[in-house]
Amino acid sequence: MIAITREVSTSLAHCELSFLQRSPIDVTLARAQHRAYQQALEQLGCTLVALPTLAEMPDAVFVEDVAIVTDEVAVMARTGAVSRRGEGASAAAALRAYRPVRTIEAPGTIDGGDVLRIGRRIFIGDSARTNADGTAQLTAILAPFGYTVERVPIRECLHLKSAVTALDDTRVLLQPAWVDASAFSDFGIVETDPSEEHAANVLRVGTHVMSPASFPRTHARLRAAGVSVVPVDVSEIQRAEGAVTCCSILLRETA
Ligand code: CIR
Repeated sequence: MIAITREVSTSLAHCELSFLQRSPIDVTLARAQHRAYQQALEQLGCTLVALPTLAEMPDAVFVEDVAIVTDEVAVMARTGAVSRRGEGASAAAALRAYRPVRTIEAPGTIDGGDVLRIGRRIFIGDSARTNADGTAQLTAILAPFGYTVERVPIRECLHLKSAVTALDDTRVLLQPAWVDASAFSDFGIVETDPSEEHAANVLRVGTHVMSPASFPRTHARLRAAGVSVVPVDVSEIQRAEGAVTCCSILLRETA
């Protein structure tokens, strides 16, 4: 696997926030935590591609949002937050080395954080960041490769992957307060612990899932379900309304 990441911007404290109150962010600590996150990806077998910092773009570390990558194609998003639309160009340049690159055009918007792929099924969050036109464009680009797209309502959270992520090809981790389980009736469901609101965002890497260290109760549920959990401390990223999927784009090296 290739893991595309982007270094933390000095301006991270000026990030977009939708559902969180602003709290002070220690950028030095954020960089150290991000480095540990990158190292964890390497230890799980990923080859790291680190894109350069975009100092003036506070949210650029959340590289997941700017592209949706399958084995066949990379689709550059048009992010829902206008402040983030400059982040994609250098990511597109990097992705061209691995995939043909397509682009979501106006008036479509989509954030990669709203796109959950499990096998050939793609779930797209009906969020403030991703509109019906963006969903339709992505559907049209991916249909020839055999992907089906399902739009999923979410509530009280930023992205679909704030509310649900894949544990493997047959199971998801889901926060029932933010998304109905009905869209995932074909999958086994592990629910997050009720005391850990933000715990549904885990990053599947091979047979492991990376998860923020701050969710021990959900980790216990996952381990009881036989899931191998790799905790990483991402406290400063969490203050910026990010978690673990958002800091990388994972793609198979040879499609
Ligand atoms: C934003 O609001 O766009 C950033 N502060 C956080 C983005 C997190 N992205 C993600 O989880 N995919």
